[in-house]
Amino acid sequence: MKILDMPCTKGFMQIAQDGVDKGWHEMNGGNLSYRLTDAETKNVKAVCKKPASGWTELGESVPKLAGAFFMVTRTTGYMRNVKRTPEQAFGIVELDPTGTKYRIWWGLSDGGRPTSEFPSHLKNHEVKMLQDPANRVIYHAHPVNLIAMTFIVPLKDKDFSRALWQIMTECPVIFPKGVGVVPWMVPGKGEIAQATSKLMEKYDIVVWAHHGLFCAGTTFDRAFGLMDTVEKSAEIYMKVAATGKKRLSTITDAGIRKIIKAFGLKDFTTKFLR
Ligand code: 2HA
Ligand code: ZN
Repeated sequence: MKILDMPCTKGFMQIAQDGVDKGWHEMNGGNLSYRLTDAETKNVKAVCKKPASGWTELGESVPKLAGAFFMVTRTTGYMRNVKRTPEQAFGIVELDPTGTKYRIWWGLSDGGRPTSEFPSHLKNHEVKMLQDPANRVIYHAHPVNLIAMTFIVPLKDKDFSRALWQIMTECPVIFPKGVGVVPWMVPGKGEIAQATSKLMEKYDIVVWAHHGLFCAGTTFDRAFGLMDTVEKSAEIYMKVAATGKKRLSTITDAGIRKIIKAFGLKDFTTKFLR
């Protein structure tokens, strides 16, 4: 099957476009990666026949992902071009047997390289795959209201999770474990990749203060859905805050406890409630 006809390629292009349509991807903002299944990898090898580049250092070590194939957006590339000019805007890469190098099989044409956040993505993939091999998608975007919230809510997992849960009844159901928060840091490899992947051990959603959001999912739908839900809650939060009026009511901790019971939310982080 041609690379562009593979369902995973179509899903990859669609989530990028959907994020653009939401206004989450100004300039080259945001990035996306997907870990291919064995069958998809086999198809890529059969279609491409040989790698399109030599090995390049990742600048990060992800030994558990040795040999895995990833679809990943291009550094300095625009998400809005993922669907328009796929072969330039993203690519398929293979990790070497030590998990410290990659080589390109398809795409990233004209000398392209994977996103500058690839080390963060890979560290997250490593954590998520070990938790559940069905986890395949890491999605990073710059949703405006979520970023706005990071200026007025304490940058603590507890405060942020509770603030989001209190806004919309579906939130405790959709992300019962809550969200992790990384304080402001320089993006790229190293410290921020480490901090994010540490939080991904506990959460599927990690906030980067004054920057954006990372979501992990088994499918493109799930990763997008988490991004969309958190951003919607953040939008309502900011709209209410912008009125300057005191809230007359909110979803209470007692109310959230009722939701936990009604929906049987076994993995809910009750210690974040008061
Ligand atoms: O890829 O979003 O965090 C551009 C970014 C960096
Ligand atoms: Zn970013």
